[in-house]
Amino acid sequence: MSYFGNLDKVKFEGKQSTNPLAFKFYNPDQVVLGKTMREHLRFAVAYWHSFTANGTDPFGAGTAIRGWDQYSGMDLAKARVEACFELLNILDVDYFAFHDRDIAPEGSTLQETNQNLDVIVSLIKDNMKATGKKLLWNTANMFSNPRFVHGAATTSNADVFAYAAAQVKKALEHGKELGAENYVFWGGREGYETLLNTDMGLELDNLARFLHMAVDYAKEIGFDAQFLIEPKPKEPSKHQYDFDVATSLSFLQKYDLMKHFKMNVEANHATLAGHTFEHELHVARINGALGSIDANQGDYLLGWDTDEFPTDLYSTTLAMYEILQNEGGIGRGGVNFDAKVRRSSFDPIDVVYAHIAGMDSFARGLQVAAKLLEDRVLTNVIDDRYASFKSGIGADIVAGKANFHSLEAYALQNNPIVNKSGRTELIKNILNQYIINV
Ligand code: XUL
Ligand code: CO
Repeated sequence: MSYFGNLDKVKFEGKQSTNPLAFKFYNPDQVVLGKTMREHLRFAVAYWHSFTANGTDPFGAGTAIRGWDQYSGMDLAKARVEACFELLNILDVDYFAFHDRDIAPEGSTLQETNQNLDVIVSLIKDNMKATGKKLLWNTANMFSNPRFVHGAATTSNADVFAYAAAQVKKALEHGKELGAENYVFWGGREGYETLLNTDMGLELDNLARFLHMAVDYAKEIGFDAQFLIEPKPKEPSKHQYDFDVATSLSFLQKYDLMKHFKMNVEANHATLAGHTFEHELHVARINGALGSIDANQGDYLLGWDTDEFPTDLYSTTLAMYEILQNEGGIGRGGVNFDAKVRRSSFDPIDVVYAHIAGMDSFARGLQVAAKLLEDRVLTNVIDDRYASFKSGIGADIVAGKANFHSLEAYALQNNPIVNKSGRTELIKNILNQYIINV
């Protein structure tokens, strides 16, 4: 049975190719700055968007036409596993990522739900063994079921907190079983609607307690995945506690969790927080917390999480520029397409085209970012701009040798002060030249 029309593996044909089913820029074996593109990018397919979702939106039913539509229950879950491994093979993508509730239906009790999960996890394990595909990360969906109406780890109901703990316990066990390289915490309902009924202090303390328990349990069972927090400012909660990278870092610092977590930075979440993707990546990177990325893009005209496939070369270039400067690059993380085809792109082949577009956009971004680094384009700009801190009074400030007395004495005799232009427009034009010409 084929779910994507018996397609051959997508191959690299180069930028002159007009074959819609070929890569124009992503050449997995091409070496860039000492590593292959495959190693730099570590692409992953997101199970929820490509196999679980069907194009439903708040105003209308699903539109997607899929080869698994005829099934339901566990048969549907099994068909989706087959479809997942078929797509990974077509795209030559090594990784995938899922929520527990993406892969298996909930039963009427937690026991039944866990049994369903066990069956599908073992099927996934067989497929991983047969194909060599790997799990970038798994996570627990603690936002769809109505029980999480007041949150999961930040709920007002202790019974729900316990249920959430049981759910994550199971997810950690499955992560270990499948050799997941990371484990993600995205707090879809971990936030609040109104302060009028919220004990924010208790909710945040409980979230920290929950995360410490998860760290302890992973250690207990020998699951050594990198733990990742995925910040998002809003949607579905009005205000989510993991608002952006900076907010999440200060939470981790306060509760002594920094050494256990890094960030899974998502492009569209950055937009919703009023930041660029590169801003969020940069904040994570300079704090040693850039772990992985959810690759997608938002629409600047819309205020919600549109999760489009990334095609904006400006953004992918600047994202890869951050990743290349991160120690170890993307490390154990990857470029996970947390992205969905538009509701009007309902054919199975659209899922293939969409991933090709995303992969080519990141591959191109990688090439341009590597060349920018090699030519020291922005490095020189920044070195030059901060040159005043390399010698004289600036070097004293950086070395901790200055104080208000010495700085006042210096300022009193330093007249006039001369500033240099930041050259923003010139730099942006050079960046455009690189994107076009590399
Ligand atoms: C929601 C989102 C999630 C997380 C995993 O906006 O990005 O799919 O990536 O829970
Ligand atoms: Co995401």
